[in-house]
This record gives sequence, structure tokens and C-alpha cells, in this order.
Amino acid sequence: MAQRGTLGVAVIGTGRMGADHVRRIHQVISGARVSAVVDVDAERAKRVAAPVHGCTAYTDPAAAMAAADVDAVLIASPGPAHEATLLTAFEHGLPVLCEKPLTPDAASALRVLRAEQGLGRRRVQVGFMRRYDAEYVKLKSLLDTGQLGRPLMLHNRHRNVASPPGFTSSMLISDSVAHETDVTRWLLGHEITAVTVLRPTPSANAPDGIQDPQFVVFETDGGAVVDVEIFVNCGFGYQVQAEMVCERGTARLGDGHALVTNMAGRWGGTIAQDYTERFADAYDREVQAWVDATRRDEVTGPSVWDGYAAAAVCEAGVRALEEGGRVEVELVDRPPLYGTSA
Ligand code: NAD
Ligand code: ISE
Repeated sequence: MAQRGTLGVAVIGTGRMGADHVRRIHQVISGARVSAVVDVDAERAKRVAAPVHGCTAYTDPAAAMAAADVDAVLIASPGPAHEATLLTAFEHGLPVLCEKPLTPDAASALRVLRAEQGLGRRRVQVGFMRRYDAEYVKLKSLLDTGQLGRPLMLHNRHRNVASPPGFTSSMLISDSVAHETDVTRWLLGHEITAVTVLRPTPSANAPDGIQDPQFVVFETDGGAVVDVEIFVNCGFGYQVQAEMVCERGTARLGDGHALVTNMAGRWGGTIAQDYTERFADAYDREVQAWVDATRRDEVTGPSVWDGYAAAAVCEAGVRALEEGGRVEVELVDRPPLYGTSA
């Protein structure tokens, strides 16, 4: 397949992630340029567009998608706005990189899936960037060699310094544990079948009324058990760690031992403070992979099926949090468009 010229990208949503992706496309990766930015906040869109030569600021996603210099769309608006933007992109025949979550619930994710199925081809890469993180990629490769044997358990720790304003107890699952639903499915190649959420006494540092931390347990259709400690007001740093326990050994990532210092009778290192620092390389590789595939007229990486499955697991997780007990995950049959493996 012949490679297209430089891809004109419309970045929709210019908040924390959107502005970072604009910088990345403008300054870090190759093969694409930011030809449009869109934000319902006109001033913010103009501010983000200003340093980028040839970039037009819009407030209406549909207007940007109709522009002649827009070949592809990167969605970084909040989750509830994704469905409408995805469906408009489909109408315009545009390829999409959509930040996680695909949509905030399983019903809307399924509508997107059915719409993409109706196109008869994949159009969307979902922004589960951990699949592009060097450590996760190494862990996946090791598991795929079979040297460690069959995976039995996966322990995850996911800690943020502080939750942003408006963050709710259910968002610890739908916004944060969404990542662990994806890495679980991807690393193990299993679907998650049931979710249980345990609720320790909230940290005194959590905003009033927020159930933080939570301890989430997944069961999978391959017989594995997976736990996730999610703690979004830990105060000390941004930490994502995982240990896979297999029949013949274990493998662990995220200890952050890149640079160890010895000083004044102590040894140690630093802890990243947020995701833009911890996963900077992963975001770069994710967006470069999307641009490269799009220029070959291909779609790779996490699919709408993966986004739908994550939404269904998170929905079960939120019910488990609110009602207690073990909640089974309901999934429709996987359409052939999305292959056979998580
Ligand atoms: P944010 O609130 O900082 O920014 C969202 C921006 O979108 C705001 O500027 C807002 O005005 C704008 N907006 C709202 N509705 C819009 C619409 N309909 N059309 C266009 N613009 C609209 O949010 P954020 O933290 O940047 O999160 C954006 C997305 O990125 C979310 O889906 C979030 O889950 C995801 N995210 C992913 C990661 C990751 O690690 N992959 C990290 C953080 C956020
Ligand atoms: C945020 O939206 C992300 O996706 C981050 O990666 C995650 O660590 C954080 O908990 C979410 O709120």
C-alpha cells in the first residue's frame, strides 16, 4: 500500500491530554501535522492553535472534520463526548485515535461498535497507551514465549497523587481501572468475566465522600484471578506496577529503578508525579504507530471491541462497587471484524 503524504490531524479537546497530543504531533513524531484543534472553550482552542503554523481553531468538531486539510481525528474530549464525535468521524470517513475510555458505558460503546461494523472495516484505534509502554511490551513478549508457563494471577497497583476536581468513586473504576481492564485482557488474552470490589476505610486524604482506595478483583475466562489496588489520592507519586504470577515464574514491572542514588546513609530514586511523565514514551509510540498505520491505510492497536469490553467490565465494576458482591460481565458475541484474541 502506497504511503500517504503528511497527515492533517484534527485534535478534538485541548485540555490536559489534547494539548499534550498537539505538542507531540507538532514537535515529537513524524508524518503528521496538527491542521485543526477543536474545543467548546474557544479561547483554549485558540491558545493551543496559536504556536502551530497552519492550525485552525474550531469550537464545533463537525466543522473541523469537514475541512479539506483534515485527514484524521484524535479525540481527547471527555468520555461522554466521544460517541457523537466518533459517529461524525465515521460519516466523514475519517480514521480516529480515540482517548480512553471509548465511551463511558457499555450501551454507547456497543452503538459505536455497531456503527463501525456497518462500515465493514476498522476505523478506530483506542488510546490504551500502556500497550506501547516499553515495560508492558517486554512483559507481553515474555508471556507470549511461554517460558513462564500459564499465567495464574496478575497483581496491579495504580496510584495517582491526587484526584482532579469532580472525580467520583465510580470514576476510580471507569476512568482509572479502565487501564487495568485493558492490560489484563491484552496480556492474558482472556476476557474478564466477573468483578468484585472491596472498599477499605477511605484515606483521610481522599475528598469527602470519595471511596479511595478500592481493591478490585477480576476473574477471567481462562481461569486467572487479577487484583487491582486503585488509590488516586496517595499523595506521594504516580505509580503503575504489575506482577504476573505464572506456573514457572513471575515477572514484575513498574518498580521505577532507572536511577538509584546513594547519599547520606540512604539509597533511593524519584517517583514520577503524573501520567504525562510516567507514560511519555508510551504516548509517543502510540501516536506514531497510529500515524504510521493511517498513512498505510491500516488500523492497528486496541480496537473498538477492546474499548467496548473495557466499558462492559467497568460497568460491572461500578455495580459491584455500589451494590457489593460479585457482578458478572455481559458481552455480546465478538464480531469477526475484531478477530479472535483480546
Ligand atoms: P480535560 O478536562 O483536561 O480536557 C477536556 C477538554 O475537552 C476541555 O478543554 C473541554 O473544554 C473540551 N471539551 C469538552 N467537551 C467537548 C466537545 N464536545 N468537543 C470538543 N471539546 C470538548 O480532560 P483530559 O484529562 O485531557 O481528558 C481527555 C480525555 O483523555 C478523556 O477521555 C480522558 O479519559 C483521557 N485521558 C487519558 C489519559 C491516559 O493516560 N491515556 C490520561 C488522562 C486523560
Ligand atoms: C486518567 O484519566 C488516566 O487515564 C490516567 O492514566 C490514570 O492514571 C488516571 O487515574 C485517570 O484519571
